Amino acid sequence: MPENIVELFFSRQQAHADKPALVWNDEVVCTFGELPSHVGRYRAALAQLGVARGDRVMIKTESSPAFVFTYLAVLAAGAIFVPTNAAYTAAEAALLIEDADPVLLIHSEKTAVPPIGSDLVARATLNPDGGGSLTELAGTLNPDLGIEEMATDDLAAILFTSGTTGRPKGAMLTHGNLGSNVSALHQAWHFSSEDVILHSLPLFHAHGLFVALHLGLYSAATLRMLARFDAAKVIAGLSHASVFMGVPTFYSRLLENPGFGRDACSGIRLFISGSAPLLPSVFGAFEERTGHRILERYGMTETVMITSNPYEQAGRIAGTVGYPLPGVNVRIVSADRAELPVGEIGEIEMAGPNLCAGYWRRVSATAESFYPDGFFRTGDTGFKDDSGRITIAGRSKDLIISGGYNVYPAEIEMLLAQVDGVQDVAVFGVPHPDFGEAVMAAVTTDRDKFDPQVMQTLISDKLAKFKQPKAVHVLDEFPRNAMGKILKNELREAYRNSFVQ
Ligand code: MLC
Ligand code: AMP
Repeated sequence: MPENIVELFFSRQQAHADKPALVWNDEVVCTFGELPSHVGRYRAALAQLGVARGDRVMIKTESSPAFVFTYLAVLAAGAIFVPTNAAYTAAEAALLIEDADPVLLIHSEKTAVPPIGSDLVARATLNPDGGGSLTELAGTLNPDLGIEEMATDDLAAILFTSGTTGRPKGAMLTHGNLGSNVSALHQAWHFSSEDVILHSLPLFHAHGLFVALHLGLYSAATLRMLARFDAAKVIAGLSHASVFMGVPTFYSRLLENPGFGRDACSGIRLFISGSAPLLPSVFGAFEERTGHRILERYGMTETVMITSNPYEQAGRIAGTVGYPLPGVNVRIVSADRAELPVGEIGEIEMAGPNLCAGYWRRVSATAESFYPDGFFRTGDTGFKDDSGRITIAGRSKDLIISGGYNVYPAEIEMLLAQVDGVQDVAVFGVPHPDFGEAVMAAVTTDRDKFDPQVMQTLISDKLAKFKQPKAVHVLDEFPRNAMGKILKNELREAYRNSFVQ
């Protein structure tokens, strides 16, 4: 089996040369037979721009077919793909650039990037319509695929995640991690070249990149791609697809459309949800409206996919995340890492060929979460039933998941603490009908010095929209425990009905 995942994809696509590979705006962009030459042009462009094996290439742009070609070209070159959210501010991007140390930053003309001259990184543009300097250069060059030979443990991508200390860490994913995981998902979810995947997830996160895109490329299944999730476009697209996947917000937004029901889903064999908890009420309403039980799975950036509900509809149970994928080991442990009996809640640990190689240039953060025995602490808590089925109970890490995007309170707390007159700050999540959780902040202040407008400007300048608190409450004092620690649970309780009844 080829170790470079691009070669693996292309070898599996060979028997399907005439089949559409990518469909964009209802038009076929290329067949599987044509895909390698598109990738080869971008590969040649990257070589001209000085990208070599082992180099990091950072991308900050929205989804497009050219994004897919660029991704595959980076991996073909043996370089390391570093995707970032296009919504990040220039300040957020600057931190990631400093950390990833890329040789090239590919960005859209509209996205925020640090000013030129603030770093030594070469730049190329790639816009959401596929245009920009990278595509222009690629168009002048002959395809040169030159797929580098890679070993299983060579790096393919670095994805930034888990800023529990206020600063994101780069999860180092290898060609072996990605190949083993897509193969396990292909088997578990019965994918074939007959499938058509309706893809509306952002390509800069694990869900859109390593689950949705990879399954299409690995299975030689057509990818019908949308620039972003739009309920009306998804409903129209479902009639041309066999599989749809998304975060829970996608499903609750589909249900908001009164006309959405069995007719729209008649060609679909599988709906998959993940990245955040799928409420049993949404699972139930979706089944009632469409006849489909959504298959919920559980994963992380560091591990790609870990568990999945069974493929058989009757085996999919609301509120559970199913069983470990083939080759993956999951255990529930106590604080001293002893394995707990059935039914007892503890921290979820996992091991397997999908576990990433650690955090980029973070030796001590890696040592804290990656144990010498091969297990990784997920920071999620849960329990197993007597059949081994896993239910997630909560999180031991301080994390808010809003519309499938992770928001780390520590990062926002550090920022708000810089505002003149802020004495103390706490950021926490509260239930939200659309995003699952919403970001909320509370501060205590020295009223003589504090200016809410200054705080608002800092928030807008420094934080991507999805991280910005939906409200900031100014309190006289915080609820605290005997040690003086702010009791976030009490704050969550106090504000839990801010967006829901
Ligand atoms: C947008 N906004 C959000 C938000 N997305 N606020 C909180 N949380 C979010 N997720 C802001 C917008 O900036 C806007 O602000 C307002 O909320 C309403 O915007 P919208 O137009 O309704 O948002 P939209 O652009 O439609 O985006 C919503 C969404 C998007 C759900 C489509 O967030 C999305 O694609 N989420 C998917 C995330 C994902 O792929 N996660 C996978 C991570 S991988 P204003 O002020 O302008 O009104 C992972 C591993 C695993 O977790 O297991 O899969
Ligand atoms: P990320 O760091 O973006 O990869 O997010 C990973 C986290 O998302 C996990 O550690 C979980 O907390 C959460 N997550 C992913 N899938 C699910 C799910 N099906 N149910 C509940 N939480 C999930």
